[in-house]
Amino acid sequence: MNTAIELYGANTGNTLRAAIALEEAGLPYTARRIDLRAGEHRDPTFLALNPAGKVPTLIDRSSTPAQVINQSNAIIQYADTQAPGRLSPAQPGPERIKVFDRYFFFVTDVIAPSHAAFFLRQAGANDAAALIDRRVLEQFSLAETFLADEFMAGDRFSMADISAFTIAASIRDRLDWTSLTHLSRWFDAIEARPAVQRGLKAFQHFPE
Ligand SMILES: N[C@@H](CCC(=O)N[C@@H](CS)C(=O)NCC(=O)O)C(=O)O
Repeated sequence: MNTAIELYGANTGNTLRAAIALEEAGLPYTARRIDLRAGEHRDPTFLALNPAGKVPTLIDRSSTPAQVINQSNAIIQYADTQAPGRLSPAQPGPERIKVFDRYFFFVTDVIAPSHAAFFLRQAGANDAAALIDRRVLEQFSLAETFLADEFMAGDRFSMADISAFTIAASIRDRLDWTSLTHLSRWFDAIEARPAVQRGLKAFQHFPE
């Protein structure tokens, strides 16, 4: 497909978070694969877009100059702005605040430490990584209490479900799903959403 929006990425959690947000917002985009194993994220052409050499990166060529976004969570905010009401309530008020409260819980208290544990493990600091990994599981499990409602932040799907789902998918093998009955029900429901399925598949034919 030829669209103004291109999403550069790989079949990894950070890219899939952005792809799911674009799908749920109903924004057409073209998936462009960056082959991490081949080191394409270190190519000068890609570094010119994203000096950190990481994916995802979104380019929206509908404006001049083109808009470049290098953080998965900023891409979620961009999708929210482009399609008001799809990823958070469009109107200011308690429901919208609740979405951001829950969304940032996953971004800062679960996803960020999970990235830190990954880095520590790669550096051989296995004890420190294990400590943070335990913390990630403990924090994520708190979300069981959020699910007195149908979704993570109330009775409507929101960006809080996107941030929660992508981290849940990456730690799913380490969670005790039998004791997390609400989370288990919620995970299956989010995974079954057509837009989530499309986002999950967007980079699937590009294995990492
Ligand atoms: N905070 C960034 C993190 C991006 C990130 O760490 N991406 C990983 C893939 S999941 C990456 O590109 N790693 C390649 C590398 O660091 O060399 C975001 O949320 O977009």
